[in-house]
Amino acid sequence: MIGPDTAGIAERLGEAADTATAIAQLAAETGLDVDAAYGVQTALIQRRLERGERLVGLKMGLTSKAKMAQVGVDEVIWGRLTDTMRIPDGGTLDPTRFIHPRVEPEVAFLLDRLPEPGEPIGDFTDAVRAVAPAIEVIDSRYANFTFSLPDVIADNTSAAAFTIGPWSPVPDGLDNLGVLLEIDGRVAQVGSTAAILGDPRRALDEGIRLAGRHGVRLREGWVFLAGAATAAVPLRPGAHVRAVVEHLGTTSLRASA
Ligand code: OOG
Ligand code: MG
Repeated sequence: MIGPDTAGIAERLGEAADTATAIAQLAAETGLDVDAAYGVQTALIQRRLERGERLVGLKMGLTSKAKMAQVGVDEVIWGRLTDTMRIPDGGTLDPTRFIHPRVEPEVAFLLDRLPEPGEPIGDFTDAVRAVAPAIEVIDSRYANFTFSLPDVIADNTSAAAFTIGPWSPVPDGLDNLGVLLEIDGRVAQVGSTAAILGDPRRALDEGIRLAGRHGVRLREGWVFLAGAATAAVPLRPGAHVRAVVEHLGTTSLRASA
């Protein structure tokens, strides 16, 4: 049997992102399963690397029940981050570059040296140099922000942009810190880091394990987004967005009008 056309599907998704034009879901029609979908994601990232972007990290998706419920997919997924997705803390992004962008509050890790594949992480503070509040901008390339599990994996887990606040040394506990997402000074979402797999540190174990299945190793110096603690909120032109994580501080971005 001939498998799905990995390169062709990656091209369709890449074009959709480049032109900010939604496309129809494609996994069912092309027979894409989860493994093949990660293959498409790899090809999609390759396309970015070929035009000069650099891999700077990894992101987890659907590590909280709030997110799973919002998109109707209940499996933890992972995607890749490149340098052009990073917006300086407090920076401005043009929302018309995206289809239907949403923002969500996250916790970021700055990775230190990680163990060899198969070895346990051991002490979290050996693997992670620093932590920070983060905002992820997600933008599904599928119409109506609706997708199946393989669809969202192929689409690099809706990754679009992110900001990271000031890095802090790893605190003693990360498992029950209050999280706020504010839009224009008003609270839009409230949550806790406990929503992220019970403890965001667990997201790193999952990331190492799941990416490792596809031969991807996390690297020293990479950023790791552990996944949103709350549901995502639409990013409107002109909006000022701030994420606050208790003890870690804040990060913000603005959407140009
Ligand atoms: C998929 C990406 C989910 C998260 O933090 O849970 C994600 C989506 O919601 O479009 O980034
Ligand atoms: Mg996210």
